[in-house]
Amino acid sequence: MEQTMRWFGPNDPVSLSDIRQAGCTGVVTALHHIPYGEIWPVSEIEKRRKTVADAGMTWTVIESLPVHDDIKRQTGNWRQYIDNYKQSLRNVAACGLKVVTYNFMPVLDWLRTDPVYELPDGSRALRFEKLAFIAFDLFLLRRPGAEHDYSGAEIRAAETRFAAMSDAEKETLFRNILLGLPGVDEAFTPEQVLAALQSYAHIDAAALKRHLFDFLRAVTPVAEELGLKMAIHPDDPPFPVLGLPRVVSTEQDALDLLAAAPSPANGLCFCTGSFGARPDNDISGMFERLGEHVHFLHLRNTRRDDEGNFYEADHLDGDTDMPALVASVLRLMQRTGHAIPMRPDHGHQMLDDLQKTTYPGYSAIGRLRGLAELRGLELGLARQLL
Ligand code: DNO
Repeated sequence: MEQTMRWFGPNDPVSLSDIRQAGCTGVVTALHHIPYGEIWPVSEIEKRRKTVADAGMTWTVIESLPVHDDIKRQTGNWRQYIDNYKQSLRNVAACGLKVVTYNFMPVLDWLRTDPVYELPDGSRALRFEKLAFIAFDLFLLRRPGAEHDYSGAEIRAAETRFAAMSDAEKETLFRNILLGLPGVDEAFTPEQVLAALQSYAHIDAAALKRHLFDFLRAVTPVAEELGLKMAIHPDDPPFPVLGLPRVVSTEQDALDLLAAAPSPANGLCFCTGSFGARPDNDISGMFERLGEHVHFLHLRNTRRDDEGNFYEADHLDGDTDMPALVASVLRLMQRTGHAIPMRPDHGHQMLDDLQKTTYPGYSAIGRLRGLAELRGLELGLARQLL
């Protein structure tokens, strides 16, 4: 696997030198300063490419080239935004980039209730707690109609959970859940969030899927001609939240979107942590069946419980059998002769990380631990298998 780490650009507290010292040959990054929907200019792509090259690594994978919500809703300027997207693809290909990660999640990029959940060893992880989430939806956001999404028992349990929270805990919960809303640095108000959710009120999963397929049919031929690989990131978490439709949560979703625009350019970012938060997703089996369409790997593990909660476990621990998965990846790469780019997805805040503020999940030492363990696993398995 080609070992990479994500870098959020010049403002990232984790430096390119840190990433190189972790043993990466590649860096995964994006032009986060360019507003969603606008064309990425060659000059800016080239500048970033050079910054990474000057640090002794290569930028081959983009994460993400964002899809504007107008495209997801097919409202407003969506056709113009698709044209812009195609132009951005031409520009990134002209600069030598190869893989383009994106997602088709409405409004939220990811969602947890707690980004600093303390584990028994003192490190901190991202966690999703179902009752806290329901309490947020019903009593902090007060989303109209939310009560229809939960059972009576869940609502009563969420009431008890909420009643036990201090005001400070309620504020923190509200902020935590909205960390994955991209685009704005200031705090969101409930009204802003409700307005964003409302803009999808008339769009169910079937409509969102149609919009995704329209997008794929428009951009895939361009990507194919340019030799680019598109890699869609699954929904995180992989089930409906806040009344929003979800269309990239299961194996069937993946099969549907691959069939909508069959092409070597139309593929997946196989995020084991996102798919793995759902007990009916058989991660190793999914990779066995979908592996040839995987253009980028996010290796992460989660530990679920019977109440619908999960937290991000150590990379080699948790519900996903990481050795089995890495063994399938190695077998696939041997068959195809191509190294798939991979990054350790997220990591725990540990050691000096605990004193620093980084993007949630993206501290240096926790990811270095994940990468080092995965690298060892790969080398050990390669000796045995190949
Ligand atoms: C979070 C990431 C996501 C991902 C995007 C891809 O840690 O996995 O932000 O980059 O959803 O478009």
